[in-house]
Amino acid sequence: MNTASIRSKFQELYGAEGILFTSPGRINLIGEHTDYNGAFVFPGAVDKAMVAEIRLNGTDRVRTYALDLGEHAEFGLNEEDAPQQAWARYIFGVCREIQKRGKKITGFDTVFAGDVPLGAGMSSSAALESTFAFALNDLLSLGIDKFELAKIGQATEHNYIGVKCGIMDQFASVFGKAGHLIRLDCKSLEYEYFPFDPKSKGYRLLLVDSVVKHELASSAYNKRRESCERAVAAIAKRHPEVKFLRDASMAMLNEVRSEITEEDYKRAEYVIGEVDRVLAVCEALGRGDYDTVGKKMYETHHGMSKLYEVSCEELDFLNDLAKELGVTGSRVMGGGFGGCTINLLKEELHDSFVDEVRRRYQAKYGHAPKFYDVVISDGSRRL
Ligand code: GAF
Repeated sequence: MNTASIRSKFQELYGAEGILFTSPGRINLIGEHTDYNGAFVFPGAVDKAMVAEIRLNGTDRVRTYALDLGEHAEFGLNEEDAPQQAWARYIFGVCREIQKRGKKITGFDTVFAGDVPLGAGMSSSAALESTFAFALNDLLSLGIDKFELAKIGQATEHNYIGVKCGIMDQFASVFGKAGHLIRLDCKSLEYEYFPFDPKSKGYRLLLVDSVVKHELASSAYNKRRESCERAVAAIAKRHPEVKFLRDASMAMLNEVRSEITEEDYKRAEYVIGEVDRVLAVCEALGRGDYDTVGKKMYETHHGMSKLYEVSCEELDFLNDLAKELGVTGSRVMGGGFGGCTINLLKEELHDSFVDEVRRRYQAKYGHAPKFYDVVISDGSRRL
């Protein structure tokens, strides 16, 4: 990202120079809606990120400027000082969550901008949270470890935005490593880096952004989580060792089928299938078996569309098109309800696929999709 415009705005507003920090958005190869079910995810940070210039200002006020929006917000550091603007609440939430952990913070000035597409399922909000959590920890020498930084971002979503998300997005943003995906066990928080270089095997990873974002995505997201929790509660009556859907089997779920709604059953069925798919994909990747990786991605899309019901017409259309045009694997990525599909395809297919998808999507929906070739990159850092 070009940081010159951030630097010059910062100088103009505050007459000084700060330090630049960045945190990336993420992709997730497979393992969707598994994080809050205590299971595995398989994300990687990408070369699209949030960048903030920051300097401590010696007061108890925070002065922020969102360069992409051309908007200011100023707030104090007490609970009643919450700013009005939605974007500023992310920064405020991070400050408050750090304070709740017994750390003392002071006011600061900042200008920030980013190139993580908004509403595309690439975690622009986690990139924003991680940037400020990482920066404050660094500038104020707070001694917070990386896991706790990710949890501060997650708690910001829960307590200041109202999305009961899992840990995947903030974890990937903080822990990202160039050229590697990360298999994270969201129950034990053990993780492992997997080298991922599709180009060396003749493949590309391409995101296709439907450029649609359906209303009420966050309340629908929270409802999915509640369905999973109800299914766990029913299973746990017979199998107390089951704390998350990750601990359950289809046999256990079938035992309680008559005790839960059909909707909750379908949600849980999807998650139990997805838990196995993540492990199968990690194993397949280890032996360079991209065909199996791709097959599992299509299975995930089917589950997210028909059982978890977080896809939408446009994303199903993109998925069908990918299959028709010979893409190895394709599926809706992230929380769903709009945003991107992630596609694993042979290098030689790339250009014709982009042309054909652009033409047919435009013809059907009256607007073109966007395409992002992503590079797996490093996580939160000083620039
Ligand atoms: C969103 C959430 F923020 C993540 O925690 C995760 O649940 C994801 O949706 C679905 O896998 O990005």
